[in-house]
Amino acid sequence: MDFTVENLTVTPHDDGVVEVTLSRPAKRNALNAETIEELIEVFSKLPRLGARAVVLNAQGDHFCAGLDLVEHHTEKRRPEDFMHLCLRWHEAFNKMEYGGVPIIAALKGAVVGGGLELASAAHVRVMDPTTYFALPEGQRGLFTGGGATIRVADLVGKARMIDMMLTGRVYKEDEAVQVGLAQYRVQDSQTKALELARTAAQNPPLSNFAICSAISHMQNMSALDAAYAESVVAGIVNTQEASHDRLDAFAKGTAARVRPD
Ligand code: 1HE
Repeated sequence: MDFTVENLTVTPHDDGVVEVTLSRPAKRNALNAETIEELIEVFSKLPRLGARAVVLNAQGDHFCAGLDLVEHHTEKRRPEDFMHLCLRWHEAFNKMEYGGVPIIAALKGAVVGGGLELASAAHVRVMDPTTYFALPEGQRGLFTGGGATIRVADLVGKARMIDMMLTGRVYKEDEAVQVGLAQYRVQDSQTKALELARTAAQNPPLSNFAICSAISHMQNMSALDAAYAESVVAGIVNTQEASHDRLDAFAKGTAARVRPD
């Protein structure tokens, strides 16, 4: 899993968990065009290199300040330039959401604009006490272009997203969990994200592939087609070799039982 990119740091662990770290802290990890290309490269390669789970984290005090506003301002982009750039953002975030490898985002500080679009392409979001979420696009005279109309609306609902974009409303602390922006709120989001990634990495890769791609695909289908696709996916996953020993242990009474704690 050795490859070098400029604005991300890729750190493989022995257990198959890989840390992908946004590494532009001086710019609050703002997403310039180059970083988007690197996200595409990294999330294209990692599944095929055998990553079992990914922790997406960041250097510095802030997870991500969104679109690189300075680059955007100085490049004087035309509508078609920005449309093509958005397609690259979508490519990167679709690779994450549909890539079949669990991605756990360890959040802190600002998770705003395109930073929230990036976080919402992960499968699980863990926040710490410093984390806050916002969509300041309206105030900047912009609109979301990295999939927020799909993924953030999915997390918080249309009305909350519109409110965030119109008024700059910031969500933090327990309220952020209550509205669905994060699933966990802990003191140390990095440690918790690593723990969750290690837990997920113990599932058979084929099960994780289905969990981290099929559910998203099925949401794009009619109920009838989704039910059909579910039966096909379950047919493959639920008869896999890797589940044999687990089911054998359950049948013999030696497997862990599901308990509330
Ligand atoms: C940046 C960016 C950026 C910081 N693009 N350079 N996103 C926003 O509207 C959020 C804009 N950023 C902020 O509100 C603040 O920077 C933070 C709250 C994230 C952090 O504040 P702070 O006080 O720690 O840092 P700072 O002094 O504001 O910024 C430090 C440096 O990072 C500074 O550069 P320097 O060279 O002057 O030191 C900033 O210019 C730089 N920086 N954020 C470029 N976003 C696909 S469409 C998506 C549309 C959007 O994402 S809109 C939301 C954009």
